[in-house]
Amino acid sequence: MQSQMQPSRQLTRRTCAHSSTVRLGLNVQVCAAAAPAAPAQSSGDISEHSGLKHLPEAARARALDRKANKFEKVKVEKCGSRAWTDVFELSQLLKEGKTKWEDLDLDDVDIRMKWAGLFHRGKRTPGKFMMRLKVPNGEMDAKQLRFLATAIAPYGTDGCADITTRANIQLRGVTLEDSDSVIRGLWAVGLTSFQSGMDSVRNLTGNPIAGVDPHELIDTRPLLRDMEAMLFNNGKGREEFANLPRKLNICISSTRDDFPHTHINDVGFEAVRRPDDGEVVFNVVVGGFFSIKRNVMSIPLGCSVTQAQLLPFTEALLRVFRDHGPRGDRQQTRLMWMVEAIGVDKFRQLIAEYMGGAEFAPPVHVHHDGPWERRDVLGVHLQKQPGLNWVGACVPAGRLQAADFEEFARIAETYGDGTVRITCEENVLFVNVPDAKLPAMLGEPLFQRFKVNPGLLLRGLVSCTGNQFCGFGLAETKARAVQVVEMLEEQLELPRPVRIHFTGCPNSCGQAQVGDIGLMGAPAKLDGKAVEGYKIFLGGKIGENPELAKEFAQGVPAVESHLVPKLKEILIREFGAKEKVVAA
Ligand code: SRM
Ligand code: SF4
Repeated sequence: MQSQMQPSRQLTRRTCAHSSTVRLGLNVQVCAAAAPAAPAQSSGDISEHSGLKHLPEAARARALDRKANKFEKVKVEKCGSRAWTDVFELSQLLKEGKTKWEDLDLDDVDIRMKWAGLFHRGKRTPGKFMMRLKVPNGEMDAKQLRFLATAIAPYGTDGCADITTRANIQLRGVTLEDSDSVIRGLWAVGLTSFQSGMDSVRNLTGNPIAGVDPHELIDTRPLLRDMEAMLFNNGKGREEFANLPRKLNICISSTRDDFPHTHINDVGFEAVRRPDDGEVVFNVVVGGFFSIKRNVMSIPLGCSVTQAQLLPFTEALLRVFRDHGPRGDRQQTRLMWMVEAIGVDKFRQLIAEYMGGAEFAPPVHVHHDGPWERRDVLGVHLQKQPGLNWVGACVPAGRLQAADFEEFARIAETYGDGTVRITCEENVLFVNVPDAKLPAMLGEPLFQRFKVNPGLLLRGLVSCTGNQFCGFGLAETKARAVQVVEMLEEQLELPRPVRIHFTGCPNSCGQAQVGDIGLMGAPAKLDGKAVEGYKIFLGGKIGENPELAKEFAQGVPAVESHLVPKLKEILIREFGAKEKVVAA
């Protein structure tokens, strides 16, 4: 795993040497001596650019309330949507030397830029940004993959990428100076980074094998593509939804596997077949989320929506959340807090009102004969189309380099249909591979590293970014996760796969509560000294009858000599693992 650190370069607040500065929309301070003519803001500009613009009176009052959280104040001052209109200007000014890093406003750089998908990694790699994309349903084509390779290649060892736990891509090493050309490049291939951070809707997730899955009720891709286009104005950003009270996760599940985890999304649409007319509709669940203070599974909203209602319903739900959601304590602003405060019935009624008096059918009761084990999508699998296969390969901890994107594109074009899918487990799938092409494909060197049949631990390994890049990280995750799992596989025989999720802090981006075993970065002590460590969670269940893992141990030092024996003990006692017999 590469280290991408660069020498520290701290930002300061507006320290322009020239006395006269001009304020641009993004709060960039441009030295008047070098600046192009830019009008000073009038009070009219301020209200036009304020995040209050789209809020009704009651929501404005909450945003302006003394108890409103810090981010509400930042939004009141200037809407996050300004980030995506001004990023082009800002990057140009930096390139032309008309403004300097030192003159930038920290709220713009560290907070508002996230609406444009640019996350300043100020604590770990100052001056470098992580760029989070939107990849609805995790589907990408060869052209897009090749662009991603070219986007990070110029950054050398600083440039890498990750597949995320929302089946999405994050690019690393991007500079603000280059961001305009990266954004334009993304648009040119049908991707975007806009509204991927802060108080916006996150990447839309679905069935990673949509369209080729013999067991799907509906292909989630067109639904999610349409939802993406509607919610984010075809990737150009939709101002109206730029000031939600908090982030919102939405997914559509189309099989009993519940691949996108409806139970931990703020809004989950579960495809079900209506027994009376055979139509596929969606039971709606709401309110699942993880946070430092609270982790909770979604609850039924008490209705189903038709395919025709799906988009207007989603749009109305967002408006209801935007207009009525809490804006006080940041730790109590996710959708569940609002649903609990007003009640599920009232929440549903409000959505119906916002849809002009829509009526929703009750949820569809689903009866299944027998249990269903969640499928593992890695390996070679027959598609519903005869003679075609999907091939799932394990990307350890989701980390990619520029050359990997190139290889994905080439392999997808040579053997498949030129597209790939990425998964919430941070892996890659190639689809529509004819039987006859399988042997040659599986002989490709890429699959030596990204194995089609990985070990029983590596295949279920998930990891968040951790403290390599993330300022919240209390522990390193990706490199350690791969190393620890490889050591465990060397030492143990396992009767079945065990899903291990590493997450660097209690925000739980790596979904520790979802794993059979979850590790969460936390303080620990070794020989009386504070060291990096983990809490350990056990018992997460996914698929049809989900459960969240519960805390099992605290303060386990991250150092191999403590972590590996602890995990061995757990795998032996709880998962039936046995020590490998080493031949004498
Ligand atoms: Fe996350 C904040 C990374 C999925 C809960 N998350 C962050 C930030 C942006 C913090 C920051 O500014 O540094 C992390 C960026 C680190 C970096 O450099 O990569 C970050 N989150 C990630 C990713 C990349 C983890 C990964 O390695 O895959 C995932 C990106 C998803 C995407 O493509 O959009 C990611 N984050 C999640 C998930 C999992 C999920 O969605 O299934 C969760 C828990 C589920 C949830 O949100 O309910 C999650 N992230 C958080 C939270 C806690 C939210 C809360 O309500 O308190 C934060 C902190 C916050 O938002 O204030 C956070
Ligand atoms: Fe960063 Fe914590 Fe999320 Fe990991 S869980 S990416 S350390 S915020």
